[in-house]
Amino acid sequence: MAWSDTYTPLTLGTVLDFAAPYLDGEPTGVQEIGDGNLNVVFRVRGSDTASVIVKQALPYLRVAGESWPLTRHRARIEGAALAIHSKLAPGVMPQLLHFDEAMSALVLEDLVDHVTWREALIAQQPHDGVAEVVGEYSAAVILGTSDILLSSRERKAMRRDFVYSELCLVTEDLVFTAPYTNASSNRYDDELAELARGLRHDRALHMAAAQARFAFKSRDEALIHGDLHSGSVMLKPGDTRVIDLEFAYFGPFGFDPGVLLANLALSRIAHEEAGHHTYCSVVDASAMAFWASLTEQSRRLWDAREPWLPRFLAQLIDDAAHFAGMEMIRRVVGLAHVKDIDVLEQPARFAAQSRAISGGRALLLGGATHSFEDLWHRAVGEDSYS
Ligand code: SR1
Ligand code: MG
Repeated sequence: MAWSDTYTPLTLGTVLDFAAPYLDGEPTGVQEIGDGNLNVVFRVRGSDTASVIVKQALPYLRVAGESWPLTRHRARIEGAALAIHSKLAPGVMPQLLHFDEAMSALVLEDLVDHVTWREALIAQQPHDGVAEVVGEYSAAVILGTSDILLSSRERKAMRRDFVYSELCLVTEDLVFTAPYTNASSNRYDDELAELARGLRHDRALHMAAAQARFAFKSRDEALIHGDLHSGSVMLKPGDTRVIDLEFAYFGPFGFDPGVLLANLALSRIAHEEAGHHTYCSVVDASAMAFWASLTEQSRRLWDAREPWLPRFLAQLIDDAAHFAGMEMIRRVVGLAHVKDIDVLEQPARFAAQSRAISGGRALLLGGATHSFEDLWHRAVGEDSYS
């Protein structure tokens, strides 16, 4: 039975009652832990060490405030995508304990001992095995929700549940459009103003951005995560999870891999500019391991009756390169930045930001990308990869 038939934003006071049925024993404490851009997130504790996460969609974009209204459909999308991705990549997603449609709220397993991959990267921690799990996950959901592995009937039925455009519009705007215009949502340091202005007058880049945006909008190839950056991955030793599926939609195969590699490239650039040269090779190895795992798992899962696996893989790296380029640029001039670079002091911060732009340009304008090495060289700069 629904907790409430009408939507009310949960508070530190009311969320205890809301979460109580999913806890062992009575709720004993709560804290708001979300620092994300979209939703409100609570940790509610029960007896002993047991706790759950309550994630509620707000009717506006949290990071922008009530002036940017959004529907709450993203909670339903997240629940539905979580169910599908959990089957395709068992053990990788947090467990969904409950979805309350009226309240637009999910009750989720609490990954209390985990940190985000982004935090681990910033702290120069080892993260053995994480890239491999994320690569396998990405291959499993790309192929498992596509016409390669689903029958036409199954896939079309699945597609019907994801006819939803709102967060795609946010991505179209924030990733593919705003950084190339004088949009009020853009945010950048004064030091970067000249380079940011340059993006508005770069006709070749506008052409590439328009084509990438068109691919994002029109190629409904698979039910992708839609926001697979390093903050959407959580880890503790021996356990890697993928979270935050509210951006899930039917989009191009290369979008998730491109976003993930862009975020690893931004981490790599930030560490290089901070002088953390030993850790750079850890990030290089993770990026390579992600791609190797993604392609190996794709080969394992591929339907042998389809004779075009080499063509699929060639297209995948080229598409990933374009999406990675868009993601790198928007993360230094657009609304949502990455902490990896924002924690740097000047002049390292400016150096990293300008390299993000030049890396993005190289990915978008350097002609076809034929291999992972080609992508990574362009993203992080020719001289820094060995
Ligand atoms: C307004 S939301 C800003 C960004 O946060 C999300 O994680 C997506 O990356 C989105 O573009
Ligand atoms: Mg997210």
